[in-house]
Parts: sequence; structure tokens; C-alpha cells
Amino acid sequence: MLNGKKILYSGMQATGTLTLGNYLGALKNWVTLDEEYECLYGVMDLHSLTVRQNAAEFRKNARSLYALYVAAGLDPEKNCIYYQSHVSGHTELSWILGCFTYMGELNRMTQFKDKAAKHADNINAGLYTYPVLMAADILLYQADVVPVGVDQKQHLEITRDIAQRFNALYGDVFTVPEAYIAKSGAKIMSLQDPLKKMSKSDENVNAAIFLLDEKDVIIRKFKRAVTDSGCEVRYGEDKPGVSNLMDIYSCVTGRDYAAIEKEFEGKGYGDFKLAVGEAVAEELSPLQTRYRELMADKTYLDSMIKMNDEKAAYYASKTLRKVQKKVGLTEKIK
Ligand code: ATP
Ligand code: LTN
Repeated sequence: MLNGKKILYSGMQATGTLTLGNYLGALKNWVTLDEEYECLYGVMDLHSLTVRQNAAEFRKNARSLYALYVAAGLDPEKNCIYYQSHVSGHTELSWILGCFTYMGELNRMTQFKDKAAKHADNINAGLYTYPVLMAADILLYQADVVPVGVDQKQHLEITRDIAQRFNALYGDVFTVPEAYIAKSGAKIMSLQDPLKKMSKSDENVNAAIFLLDEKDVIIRKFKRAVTDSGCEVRYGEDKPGVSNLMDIYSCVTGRDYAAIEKEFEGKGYGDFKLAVGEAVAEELSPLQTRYRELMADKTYLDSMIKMNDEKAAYYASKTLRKVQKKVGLTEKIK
């Protein structure tokens, strides 16, 4: 508990530009949570280093991610939005937790297997221990709940296992976190291959809608979206392409599947895709305007970053000190 509320923790990697999947699966659901929880969100720049980055571009992407969090509606005065790399406790706790994590556990991680296959020329140790750093992010703040997409569930499980193992040895040091998976928009699929998740690192730019895409680009990408044979707008396992578009449409309009099926009865895929494109462009337009304002206001953004970096570092230091003491590391002489 913090300030009388349960603690919520989440974050995204600072790689590339966010997609509609990141937005509908995560960000959009986060903005209302600060009423119920004390919320912390990290710009996960250390995790991004598991893939080779161009330094200048990477720095820009991290700041852009920070601004997108705020533009999407997360108020930085109410939500502690900070840079992971600015709080040294993450890497320090990560080392300790790594000593309580088995290779057998890490070997089972599907994200590692997927990413190793994708970056066969750079299967580094960071990619392998990625879940340990993620566990450190979460446990450092004693988080009760962690909102993530279904693809991150396995990382939440290993975080819980590490926390329970540590607690069994040393007493109640860590809060054991729960995953919080939003009901709608949990997994948005690629527009070019509806069996694959929409991902910001997809090589095919038509596969993903990026949050900063212009309206005409958004509409064009939806027009080109892969659908299924037939012409009926209906939700079903046999129609992954159309079902994905229906999920997206439902998330942005709030309509359920039955209402959407009715709306497009007797109409073809063309009309449907155009409607989805327009609804998405309309949803993203205010976010894009706010983003541009924020990126132009260096003083404001810098002051929010500084304030929240300090707040996060303060919370983190409390847990870290407790852990260091429990495992028997010698205290510094004051
Ligand atoms: P990458 O393609 O580089 O692996 P990513 O697009 O999967 O990145 P992450 O930074 O790994 O993005 O994820 C940020 C958050 O967005 C996580 O909570 C993740 O579950 C969610 N998310 C990512 N892609 C989708 C998607 N297609 N649908 C729903 N949620 C998603
Ligand atoms: N691995 C996550 C990003 C992430 C994260 C976290 C999410 C890093 N640390 C802590 C929640 C809590 C992803 O979405 N790819």
C-alpha cells in the first residue's frame, strides 16, 4: 500500500513507435486506473538494450514514449512516470534476483525463444535474463497489480515465482503481484497476418498502425488489411482477419460484436474497413495533437521527468535496502 492505495506498476520498452496494439491492449486502459491505485509507469529503456539500438534514435524514442504516455491521458502529477535507467535500484535488484532464478525457468520463456529466433545474430545474455529485470521492476515497488497484455503473462508468472521463493527464504519481503489483463483489446493482431500479434518491430509497415500515423495512412493500412474469404462481417474463429478488425472497432467505439454485425449487415468488407479506419483516426487525433504540444514544451516535460525520477528512486531505495539486509550484504559505514 502507498498513500492508502494498492500499488500498480507497468511500462513499455522504449523501442520504435507505439502501435495501436500497445494503445488498445495497454495504454488506453491505464488512464482511469489512478483513481483506484497508486500508479507507476516506466519508460523501460534498459530492456530495449537487449536489441541493438542507434543511440540518437533511441534517446528520441524514449522521450517520445514518455510524451505518448502523457498524451494518451496519464497525468504525470498523479502517475509516477519515470525512466527505468534513472533509478539504479532496478539493475541492483535484478542482480540479486538473478541469483534466485533458475536457468530451467528462463529456458521456458516463449518471448526469449521468439526473440532469439528473430535476432539469431545477437542472442545476448540480456535477452535471456530479461524476465529477471522485469521481476526487479515490479518487485522493487511492491506492486499489487501489473496490467499487461496476454503476451506478458508468462513474465508475470516467473515474477511471482521469484517473489514467493524469496519470501519463503527471508520472510515477507515482496508483495506477490497479480497480472491485470483488460477484457477488451487484450490482443490486437497484425493487419497483414491476423494470426500474429501486432508488433512495433514488425518489418512490414502495413502490419501495424502507429500512434503517430496520419489519417490517410491509417485508412490506407486498414484498406489493405488481410481479411478472410466470404464477405460477411461476422465474429468467429474461422474469420481471424475480420474478427481482429471487429475487436479494434469495438475498442474504439464501445460497440459490442452483435451491434457491429448489425451495423454492417448487407455491406461488404470495403465499407467495414473504411469505417474502422475512420474510427481509429478519430480516436488518435486528440492524442496526436497533445503529443505535438508536449514535445514542443521542453521545460514542462523535463520537470515532470525529474520530479518522478526522484519519487521512483525514493520508493525503490526502501525495498532495495530491505533486500540487501535480508540476504546479508554488509551495510555501508556511514
Ligand atoms: P516488440 O514488437 O518490440 O516486441 P511490442 O509491440 O510487443 O514490442 P512491448 O513494449 O513489448 O511492445 O509491450 C508494451 C505493452 O503493450 C505490453 O503490455 C504488451 O502486452 C502490450 N502489447 C503489445 N502488443 C500488443 C498487441 N498487439 N495487442 C495488445 N497488447 C499489446
Ligand atoms: N516486458 C514488458 C515491458 C516491461 C514491463 C515491466 C511491463 C518491462 N518491465 C514491468 C510491466 C511491468 C513488455 O511489455 N514487453
